Amino acid sequence: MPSELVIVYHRQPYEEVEVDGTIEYRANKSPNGIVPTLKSFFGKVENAAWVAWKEAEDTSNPGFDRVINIEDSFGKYTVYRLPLTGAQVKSFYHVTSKEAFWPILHGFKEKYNYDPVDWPTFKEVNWAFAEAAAAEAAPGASVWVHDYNLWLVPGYLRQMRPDVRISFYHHTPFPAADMFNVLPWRGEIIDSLLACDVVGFHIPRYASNFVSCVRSVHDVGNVPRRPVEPDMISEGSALSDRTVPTEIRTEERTVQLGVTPVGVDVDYIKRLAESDTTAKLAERFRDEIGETRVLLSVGRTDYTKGGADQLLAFERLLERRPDLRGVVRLLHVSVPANRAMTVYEPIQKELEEIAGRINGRFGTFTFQPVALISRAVPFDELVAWYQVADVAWITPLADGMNLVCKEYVAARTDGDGVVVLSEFAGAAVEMGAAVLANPFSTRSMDYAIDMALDMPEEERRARIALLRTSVEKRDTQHWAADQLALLSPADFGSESQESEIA
Ligand code: GDG
Repeated sequence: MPSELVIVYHRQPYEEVEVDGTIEYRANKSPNGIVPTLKSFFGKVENAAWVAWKEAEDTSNPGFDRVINIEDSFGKYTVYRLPLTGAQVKSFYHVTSKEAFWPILHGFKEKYNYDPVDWPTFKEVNWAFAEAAAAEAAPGASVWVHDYNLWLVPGYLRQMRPDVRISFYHHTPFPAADMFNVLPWRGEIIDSLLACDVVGFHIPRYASNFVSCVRSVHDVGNVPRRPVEPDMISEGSALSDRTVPTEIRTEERTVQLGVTPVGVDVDYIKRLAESDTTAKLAERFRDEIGETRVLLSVGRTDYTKGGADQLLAFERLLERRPDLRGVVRLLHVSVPANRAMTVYEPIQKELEEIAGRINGRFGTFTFQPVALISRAVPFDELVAWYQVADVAWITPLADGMNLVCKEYVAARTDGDGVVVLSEFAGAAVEMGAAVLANPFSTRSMDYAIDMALDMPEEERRARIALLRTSVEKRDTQHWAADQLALLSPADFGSESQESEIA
């Protein structure tokens, strides 16, 4: 059945597990919070579809049904599995997206790798995604495309289906023109994005940067701006802006710029945090660690996440403050998103080397200051650790948003805990009550972790209360209401619909 909402995201919205010869579809275990967030939209419309790729040896005869119907706790929806060969996936995702686009999006020109990019394959895969979305979309449907690996989908889809409303959301940062224009395909990418009705970003800075990139390719005249809400400005922090562009007018259409930070499912995390199972787990962890103070860091293994710099900051902490030796531990959860991607191997090695050195220098037979965990921790255990950890230490070098810091805040139903957060995570503009740190400055990193460890309880509680207010305000429901209203104002934007969504 044609769908009025089609979500286009590279990954399938479940994990396929074979049990006694039959395929079962289970909730994703992968360390990426976005899939459940997107699935939460399915409860809000009658007919929804999801387009994702699935590997096949022969794409014309893939050996699986392209279209399946799923019913799970999120609702009923259709999944269109686009067959791609292993070589296509490697080329469009692991190489072009991760080796060329990802470093530029995050401001790492020196890691940009042009040579292996196969642009015709990238275009061919994006075209196939657009065809699949066109096949699933009902007349006038809303099609919501996610992330840079599908940058060319909007332009192709507009050619195939001029009737649909297209929105594109960036989960990463969006860089300014002097960084973005390293990409030789910049004109094609910008033109595809200008075929959208809405282009979405987490924070005002990324929308402004996008405008600078558009302007370097086209004259789009005046771009109107509005003031940024005061609670989206962390005074003096690196990513805060005072005004935000609202739309770009081209000859063909008006492209709205939707700025809404992705949030976390606060109700779900609260329920989990308050459950007996979590309470027992947290109690067990507390018994195990005794009087030790815990710093917790969670993220994917990626150079953008600043894992090595953080471990070095921890090493300096133990050098600088002998009083903390044997007293403070760092639980560093760093999970590779995809072990097939060799580009992340050197980072894993570096983390292991520094963690090993710290444990060698400051550990004893019974006490290891760093626990480096390289496999995914089940989410209920993670929530129990959020409750036990004295400090959430989240210091990426660049991060579109960062959901871990928000999950930590949501899980602290006891109203205690400290967040040390990088100024270069999008979340920093909303979370000014965190201890903000500049991960490019050793002095700032050292100061922030000292401040977090020495913070009096009263101040901790005051800050986390402010953070809870902001995380609760901009949760997934808020994102859903905002994004859906932009995506299809006629269907979702009315007051009655909005209150249903909220
Ligand atoms: C992209 C952008 C943006 C991590 N380790 C484990 C685990 N996780 C979960 C966390 C969290 C998610 O993974 C990571 O979310 P982030 O937001 O930190 O990061 P990215 O994966 O880089 O996502 C990012 C996001 O898109 C949304 O727009 O915020 O900036 O880069 O939910 O909990 N979960 C479990 N075990 C782990 O070991 N269960």
